[in-house]
Amino acid sequence: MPQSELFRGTAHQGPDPSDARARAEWLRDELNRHAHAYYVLDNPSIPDAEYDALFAELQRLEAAYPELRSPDSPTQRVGGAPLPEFSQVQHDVPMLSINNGFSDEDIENFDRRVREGLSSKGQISYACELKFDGLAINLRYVHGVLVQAATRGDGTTGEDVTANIRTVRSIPLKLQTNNPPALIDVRGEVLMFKTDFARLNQRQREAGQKEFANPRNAAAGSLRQLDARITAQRHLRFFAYGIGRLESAEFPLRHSALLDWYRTLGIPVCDERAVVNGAGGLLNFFADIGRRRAQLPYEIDGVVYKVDSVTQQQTLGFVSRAPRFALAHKFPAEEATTTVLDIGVQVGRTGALTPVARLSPVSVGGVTVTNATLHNEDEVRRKDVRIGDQVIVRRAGDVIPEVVAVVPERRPQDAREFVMPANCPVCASPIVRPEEEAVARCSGGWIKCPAQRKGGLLHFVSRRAMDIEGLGEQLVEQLVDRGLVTTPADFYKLGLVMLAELDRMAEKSAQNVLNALEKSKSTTLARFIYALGIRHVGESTAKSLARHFGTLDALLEASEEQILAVDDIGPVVAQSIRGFLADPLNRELIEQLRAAGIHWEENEPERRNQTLAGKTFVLTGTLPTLKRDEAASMIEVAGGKVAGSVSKKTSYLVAGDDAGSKLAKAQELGVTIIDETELLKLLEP
Ligand code: 5U1
Repeated sequence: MPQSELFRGTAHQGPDPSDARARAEWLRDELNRHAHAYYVLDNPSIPDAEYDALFAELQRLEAAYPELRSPDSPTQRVGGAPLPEFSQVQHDVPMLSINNGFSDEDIENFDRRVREGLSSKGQISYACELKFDGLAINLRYVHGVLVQAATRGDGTTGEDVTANIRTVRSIPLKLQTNNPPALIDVRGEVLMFKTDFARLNQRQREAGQKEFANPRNAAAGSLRQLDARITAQRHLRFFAYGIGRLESAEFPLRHSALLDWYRTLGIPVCDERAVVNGAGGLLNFFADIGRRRAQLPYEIDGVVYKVDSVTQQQTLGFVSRAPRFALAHKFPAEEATTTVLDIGVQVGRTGALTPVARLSPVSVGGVTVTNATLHNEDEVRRKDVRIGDQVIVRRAGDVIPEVVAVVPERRPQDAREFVMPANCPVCASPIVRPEEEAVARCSGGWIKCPAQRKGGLLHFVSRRAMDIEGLGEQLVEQLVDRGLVTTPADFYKLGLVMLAELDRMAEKSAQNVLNALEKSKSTTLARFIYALGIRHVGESTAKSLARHFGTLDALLEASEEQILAVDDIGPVVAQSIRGFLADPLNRELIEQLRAAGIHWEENEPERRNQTLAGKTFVLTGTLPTLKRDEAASMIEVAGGKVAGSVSKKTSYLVAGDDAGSKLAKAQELGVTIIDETELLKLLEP
């Protein structure tokens, strides 16, 4: 378990260790209970160190008395020796597939068919869930103990992945009930969360191993490992959504009740579900999830609707291999396969060269994609993308389409490797790539390179910078190509006649641009700093600079050390800012922009309370009102440091309720111990 102390301590005693069987049983139950609190409820109930101690005790007991080792023991999650191969499992009740719908019309037709099948005049009640992009799995519990896990396979025969499934922490090895069914087949999806996927790919990269194209492939690849020890490192998750065989228990009468029951048994069920009425309810659920899809911690490819009443489900029955009572409403595919016709390079506003795959046009998520980014030269090599390859292209939300992976078996014999050009394709200046950087750059700069100029100008006018509506890519391109605009200050010299003469412009649109330019003159210092396009200065750094210095003149006069004192600004960023502001051309530009009338409200520089500078704090226990991270950031803002452990260098130990070993150590070392009230006093300016 990762470090966490966000719980209230509990006493852990249990039966006398001399009664090995009773002790082992108690340890198993305790560990399973805490693992559920941690992995399913996200609410740790015991310190990590205590969990580890209980775990180690159970391991010792099982080593001494192997007959006490049971399949539901948490020690069995770790994964044993590699399997020679997966054995086959026959599903007692076939694992069906689900029909797909894509349009509103498909959904309305589904609802109509259901109503006709049930001869119903009223609205149907549907259980709505997510369609996870993972791997379907059957978990068999006999008398409450997980005894077998199998993949869906062809629906009739799957693979036995029990050893691997035991390593999935959120799957209970034992159901949380004193009265389990004699047998239950729980069905659901094994998946990998987006953050775990990103971490896995980072580890793969660092180890020089192949990255996974998406979380689904990563989940499938991790589950179908012959060595369960590898699965154990992959952090898979599980959500239940169905049932197969059930013995000696009543089937719940509604699908939604089945999922509620699973919850009580400790089986993970996703919270993103609802019971709705009629086709309108289904479409509302789809729209709501669609809006929030990008923010979900896992990938989904649609939502699933099921008639909620199990009696009605039975009446509707099945067509071939899919039930009539269910439908997957799919989002338009975010990935598609196409051919790389060429690999070009695009020059950004900082001169960075981005390799871009020119693609045979393909529809991805309803949009035709002809270009996809390859990020940088190293990425092209890592993914081994060559001209002529078939590639998987991904376009998710507003993100620029990217090449995810090559389909290696479809590589033509004459596929060509990409070569980074030696000279800028736009201005012919030499390309440079410092050894420690992943990015190659055009050395021409803003003056020589029209691509950098256009990029910089577009950044200047963009919504989050000066927010000049109407100055889009095509117009900026024309203005630069005709030599009408070289620096942002030139925008403010444009006249009506000049603008109206440009392609696709007329007097009205020209006037709109002039109005937008006029409006942009009243701005904020943060926007202005961001608009300058200083390398490494994004919106948040620009805001910190504006807050810290208050006025542009204070920033212009600041030394590199003074810039370094700004929140979240490190040496590389400070050097870049200082370098930019020291350049006479940039100074001139700033003065021209001010002379053009750009203005903002100037503020007092931030007077920061640095009363805790030089002091080191350690936090322990539960504070009455502040959360641990709140207290830590308040100390840091006041110039203090927060350390994880007590030493002679600790200035103060801030102790709350249930303070443990840190309190004893502080007492031993004579460190000053204070409570939350005393901390708040110290924080007063
Ligand atoms: N949430 C969910 N996903 N999913 C996939 N429910 C669900 N049900 C399925 C499938 C294939 O099939 C049953 C309707 C048989």
